[in-house]
Amino acid sequence: MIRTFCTNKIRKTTELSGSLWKFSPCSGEFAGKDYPVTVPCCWESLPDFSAYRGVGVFSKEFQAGGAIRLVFKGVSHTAKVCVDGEEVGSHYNAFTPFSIVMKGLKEGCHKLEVYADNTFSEASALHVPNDYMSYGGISRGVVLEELKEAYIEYVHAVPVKEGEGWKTQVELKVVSVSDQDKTYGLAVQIEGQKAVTQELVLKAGTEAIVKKEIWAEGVEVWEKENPKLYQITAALSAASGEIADDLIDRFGYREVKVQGKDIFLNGKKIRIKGFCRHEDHPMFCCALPFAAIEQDLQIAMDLGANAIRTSHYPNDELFLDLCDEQGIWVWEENHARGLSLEQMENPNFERQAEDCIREMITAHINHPSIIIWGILNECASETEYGYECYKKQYELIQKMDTSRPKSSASCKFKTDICFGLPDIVSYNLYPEWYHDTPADEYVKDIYDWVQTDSEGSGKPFLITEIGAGAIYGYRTPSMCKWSEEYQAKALESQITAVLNQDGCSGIFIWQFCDVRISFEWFSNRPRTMNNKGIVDEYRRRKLSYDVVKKLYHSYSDYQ
Ligand code: ADA
Repeated sequence: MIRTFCTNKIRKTTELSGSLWKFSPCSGEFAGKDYPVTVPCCWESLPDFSAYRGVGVFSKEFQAGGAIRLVFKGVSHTAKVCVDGEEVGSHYNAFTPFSIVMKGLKEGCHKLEVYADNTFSEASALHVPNDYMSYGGISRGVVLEELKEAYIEYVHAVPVKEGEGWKTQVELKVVSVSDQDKTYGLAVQIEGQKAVTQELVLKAGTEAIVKKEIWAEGVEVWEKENPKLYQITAALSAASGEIADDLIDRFGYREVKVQGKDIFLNGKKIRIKGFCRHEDHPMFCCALPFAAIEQDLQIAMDLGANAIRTSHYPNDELFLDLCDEQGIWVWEENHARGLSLEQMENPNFERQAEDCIREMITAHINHPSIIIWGILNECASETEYGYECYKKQYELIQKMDTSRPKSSASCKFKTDICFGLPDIVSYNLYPEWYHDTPADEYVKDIYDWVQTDSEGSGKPFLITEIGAGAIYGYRTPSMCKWSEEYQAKALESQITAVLNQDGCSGIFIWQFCDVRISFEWFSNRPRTMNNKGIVDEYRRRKLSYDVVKKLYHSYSDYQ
C-alpha cells in the first residue's frame, strides 16, 4: 500500500511492493542464498539476519516497455537500483523517497534488483550508530509507473489566509520524457472545480515549473475536530486532446501562526500533548504495515495525544495520510539525531542533511497535519560551526515553505547559541531520570533562562522530549529506576510540570513505544533497547499508560 487514496486515474501505476520478492545477502555466512520476502521488508525481520549489517539485494521481475518511472518511498539506507543487470540509479537516506525514469525500455519482462546497504561509514553522515536502529532493506512501498510523453512530478497546494479569505498557492513540476518539443494543455482542478488551464510548451527532455495563485471561496478549514481535506487534480493533455498524464493529491486549508510566545492553529492557541515516535516494531522493524501504523495512532489517541513528533526523520507517507484524515498534528523533522561537532564536520553531512530537507518538503508539503518542521535534533548547536549549519538549513526551509514554523530540539542546557534562528524554542529534558532535580524546578529554570538570557526570548517554548525508562513487567514497590512504578511516577511529575509551566506550548513525551537501538552505539541500554516507551515494543501497556492517559485527557487541546 502506497497512499490511502488514488493518486492517478490516467497514469498507469502498478505497486511492486505488497508481493513476494527474493532477498539475498551479499556477504557473510549466507551470501548468495535466496530467501522469499514480502516487500516492504527489513532483513532484520528474517530469522538469519537480525544483526546483519552489510549489503543485500532484493529482486523481482516486472512487465513493461517504453518510458517508465520506478518510485521508491524508502530504501534503508543507501540504494543502488539495477534493471536487467545495469545500474539505473542510486539514493542515500532511508527516510526520503526517490524515483528513477527510464526511456525506451523494450516491451517485455525485466529484472529489477535493489541493492540496499545499511553499513556505517563516512559516506553515510546521517546514519550512524545511534539510539535507534539503522535497519537494512526496502522499508517502504515501490511503484512502477508507465509514462507517456511527459509526466507531472508533483502538484503542491499551499493554503494562505488573506483577511477572511484563502488563496491556494499551486506549484507543479512537469517533466518531458519525449524526444520531441511538444505543447500540452495543463489543467488543475480543486475538488472538481476548474482552477487553472493553460498551454505548456516543453522542449524535448526538459522540465518546467508552473506557479499559480487560486482564490478559494467558502472553504472549510482543516482542524482537529473536522479534518477537512481537499483534492487537487492536475492533468496534462497532448495536442490530440488525449490526456497524457495526471496526478491527484490532497491538502487542507489551515493556518499555523506563531505570535509572541504562542502557537495558533486557525486562530486558536494550541496546547500540544504529543508523543515522539520511531518507526519501529519487533516484527517489522522500520517497515511497519499500514494496519500497524494506524494501530499506533489509535493507541496515541486513546492516551489523549493530539500530536506526534516523527523523531528523528521524515516518516512513511501512509502515516501522514492517516494523520491528515484524523486531525492529528505532526512535527516532522529531517534526519539527524545527536550528531556531535565531529560528526557534523563529516564532508557529506551538509549535503546529505540538506538533501533530506529538500526531499522531505517536496514530498510532504501538502500534508495539513504537519504543523512544524524540525531539524537537527540535539546536534552541536552550542558551537560556531553548528550555528552555520543550523542557519543554512533554516534558510533552506524558509525558501521552500513559509507556511509552517520551524524548530529544533536542543539538549544544550543554557549553552545553545542557535535560538535566534527558529520560530519556536524546543528543549529535550530528562529531570528525575538522568538527574535528580525535581521536574517543576528544572522546567522553570530552563524556561526562565530561555526567556531572559537567550535569543529565544519572546518565542514559543516547547518540550520536545521528556520521559523515563521502564522494563515492561518489572514491577517493584521499591520504586527503583527501570521499574514500571518509577516510570509512572516520574512521568506524572514531568507532564504536570510541563503543562503547568506558564508560557509553554506543550509537550512531546519520549517516547511512544520501546525501540531497538543500534548494537554498535556507545551507550549501554538494557536489552539494547530504548525502554522509555509508554507501551513496550509489542505495544503492551506499562503502568505509566493510565497515568499519561489521565493527565493528557485532563488538559484541553487549546489554551
Ligand atoms: C535524546 C534523544 C533521543 C533519545 C533520548 C533518550 O534526547 O533525542 O533520541 O536518545 O535522548 O532516551 O535519552
